[in-house]
Amino acid sequence: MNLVLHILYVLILSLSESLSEPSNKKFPENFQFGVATAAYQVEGGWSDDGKGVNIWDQFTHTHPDSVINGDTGDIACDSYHRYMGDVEMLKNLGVNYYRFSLSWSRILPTGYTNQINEAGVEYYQNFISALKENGIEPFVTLYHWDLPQPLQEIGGWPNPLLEDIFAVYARTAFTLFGEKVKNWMTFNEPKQTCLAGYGLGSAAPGISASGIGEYECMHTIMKAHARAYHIYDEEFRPTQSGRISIVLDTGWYEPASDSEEDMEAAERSLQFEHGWCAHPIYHPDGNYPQVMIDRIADRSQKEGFSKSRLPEFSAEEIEYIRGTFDFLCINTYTTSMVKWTNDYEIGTPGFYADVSVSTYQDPSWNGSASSWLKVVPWGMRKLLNWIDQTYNHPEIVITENGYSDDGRLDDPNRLNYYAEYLTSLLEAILEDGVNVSGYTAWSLMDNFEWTSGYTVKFGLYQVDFDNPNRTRTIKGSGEYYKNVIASKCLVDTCEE
Ligand code: GBH
Repeated sequence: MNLVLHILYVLILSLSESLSEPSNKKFPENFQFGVATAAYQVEGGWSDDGKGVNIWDQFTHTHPDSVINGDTGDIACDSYHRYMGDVEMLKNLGVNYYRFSLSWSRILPTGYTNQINEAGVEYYQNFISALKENGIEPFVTLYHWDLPQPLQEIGGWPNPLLEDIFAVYARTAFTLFGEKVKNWMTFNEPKQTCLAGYGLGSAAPGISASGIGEYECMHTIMKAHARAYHIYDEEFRPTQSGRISIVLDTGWYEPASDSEEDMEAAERSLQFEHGWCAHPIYHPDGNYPQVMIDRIADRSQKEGFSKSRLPEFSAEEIEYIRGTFDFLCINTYTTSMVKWTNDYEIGTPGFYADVSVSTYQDPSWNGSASSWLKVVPWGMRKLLNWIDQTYNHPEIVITENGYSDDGRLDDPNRLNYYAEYLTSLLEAILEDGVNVSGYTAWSLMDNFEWTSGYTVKFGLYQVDFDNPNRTRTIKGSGEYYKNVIASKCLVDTCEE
């Protein structure tokens, strides 16, 4: 091919890629749209009115080197003082629901019920009432990573005592807020809590106990989730008639080729990355995925441990945890390619050595401000189909999906991300018959992005972090999402 032709060809290819049109089909009439945030990322007021210290307060204050620029959530978006402004933004977007989390230590400063912080309770009561008065359903997460510090002092999630302690907190929340809250989520992304918090030590509470800590952590969380579910089911559902679930995160893992090895490796990745927490709850057989049980037992033995590093559930526990959901919640952002590889050498134990696969992201995929987040809309469609088939056609709510940049107001990349992912979602619903009933954009506004601090922005609204008023301004993507919600359509006019 001569050079001019070649350049033309490349140009047309890249044009046709950027011009891929969003779907002109409509979302089903009863489809629900929302946006999400989490307490530590937006509230601020970290020590106001009797709030206790949690592990993210502690982590950002004592490990400033672990967060970019030493940033903290001390003030964040100041939503603790500005929640009426948040309600106005939600109203303007026209969302059906708002997914946010409760700060456990704002309600119970010690983590236990020996102290109840009335100011914290009132804050959430006022906020929830304001949402309801404006026709916005509260979707409430009990735990989005901010464990009360006193509970970390006794070891945090790897300590089995936390099952009971969480159950008491959950009952307290159902009692206080359950009259108005009809959609509950126990945990947000326990995989992150356990892997980053207790395995790798990269996030709060910063415990490095790779290969042991993450599995013990998850074991407690699975049981704590089930306890909260059963408490709701038995003590509250009869009078409050809401629903309850858990939020799990996973990307899509695409085999690098159609060789049997690569396909096996991709399925193994899904079972470790998602099945670890999904299988015990959503799979009709319950328990951890067999591939995890077998591989971790085998590697543990070779490493010289007296038993598997993966804790075992009793038959009663399997039964108790199985089926503890009313709908399936999934946070998903991106995709990885998976290649089969020889098992990692026996050495330092760890989750990724237990999986032993090689993953990469295609260099041709569009990126974002987050190194891990590449724009791969078809991956979400495949993931939704895999979940549909693996867990027996559940009702699914996408509880997070979104795109990061530097926080600019004119943000066509985010707008395109939403248009493309929502197109894939429509195809999954209309063409594949996957039962997805809701979609949640992460996030309502720019906020504290954990160890990335304020360098990475996911908001539909911009927040001016240099201004003490934390002024919020809607972005281009926010205007687009608002239109999508109003019209249930991704383009100017949809097929009727
Ligand atoms: C969600 O996690 C969280 O629920 C939310 O609080 C957060 O703000 C949002 O995503 C955006 O990140 O840096 O390569 O080690 C999404 C899952 C898992 C994505 C950890 C980033 C770190 C990958 N996250 N992952 S890496």
